[in-house]
Amino acid sequence: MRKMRTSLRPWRAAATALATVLLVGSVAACGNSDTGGDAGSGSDKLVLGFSQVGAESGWRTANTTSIKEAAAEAGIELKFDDAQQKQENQIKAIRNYIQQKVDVIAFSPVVESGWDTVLKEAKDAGIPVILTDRAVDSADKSLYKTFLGSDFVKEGRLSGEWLVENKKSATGPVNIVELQGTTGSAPANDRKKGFAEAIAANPNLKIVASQSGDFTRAGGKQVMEQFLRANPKIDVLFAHNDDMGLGALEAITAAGKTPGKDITIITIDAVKDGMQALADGKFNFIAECSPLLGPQLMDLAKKVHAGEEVPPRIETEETTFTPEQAKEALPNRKY
Ligand code: GZL
Repeated sequence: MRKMRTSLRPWRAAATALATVLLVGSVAACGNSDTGGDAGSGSDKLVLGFSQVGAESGWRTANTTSIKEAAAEAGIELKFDDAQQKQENQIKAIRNYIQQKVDVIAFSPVVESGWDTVLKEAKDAGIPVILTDRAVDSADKSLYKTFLGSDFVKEGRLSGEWLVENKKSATGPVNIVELQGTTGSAPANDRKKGFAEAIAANPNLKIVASQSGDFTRAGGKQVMEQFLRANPKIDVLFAHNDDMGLGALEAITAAGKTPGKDITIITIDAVKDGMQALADGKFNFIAECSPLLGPQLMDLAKKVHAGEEVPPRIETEETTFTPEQAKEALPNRKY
């Protein structure tokens, strides 16, 4: 019986056609990934990977809004990650951006230390890094292109100088309690330093308690409650940001004291809620720290992507506010 032979010719033709399609496709894909500019988006937009500290305060929310709006305005594809104030989440996000071959990485480091390894991975991958808002303590300055943000030591110093002037007629001890920002963060370390250096001018000014409230309202309230229980005479509160000061207001009034009068309150940031408390006389002085870094960040991202030289450090313009100045500024306050 004649053995039925099925011809393999049509099958071979189909296999050849399939292999051709696959080969062409892979060459095209490989060509796209080399441009780097699309990081999976398929367009030739600059792709910026951003790791944000979290959403802990009004300042942070305003900072995130500024970055997202500026990226859209600049035609930059923004990949955004909220680290919920955890360094390990920021390191994970940066590694993801490296794997995705983004064009530029930017981040606000939640704490100063522990970044060298992941920053070296970005450098080895040829991806430039921009620091915004907070700094790192890496000795190797080649690990990032530039720092964009505030001079936190100056913010602390301005706060201390205002207090020295405001309490110069004091004849006895002026007891200060300090609500520090996130432990290990550049703003907490530097604001503490600047403030302490400034108040050394008046030996009556004494910090009797200092503890982190982690930049949050809840943290500020909780720690202020502890301060009030442990210290019968508190004359001044220095809070490293408005949000902790606003949380402390609740504890102070619950203790039957009048904020802004029984306890002089100095904070840093100048977000809207803080400025309202200042205008209402509940706060006495605020040193501004601007969160509106978005437009400058996008400009820097384009420059470093184009291989242009940028300054190693770019500081934001900031001022200070008294209650009267807050009343004038509030109507036009952007954040
Ligand atoms: C300062 C920023 C701080 C703000 C806080 O640049 O890092 O973090 O002062 C925020 O309000 O949480």
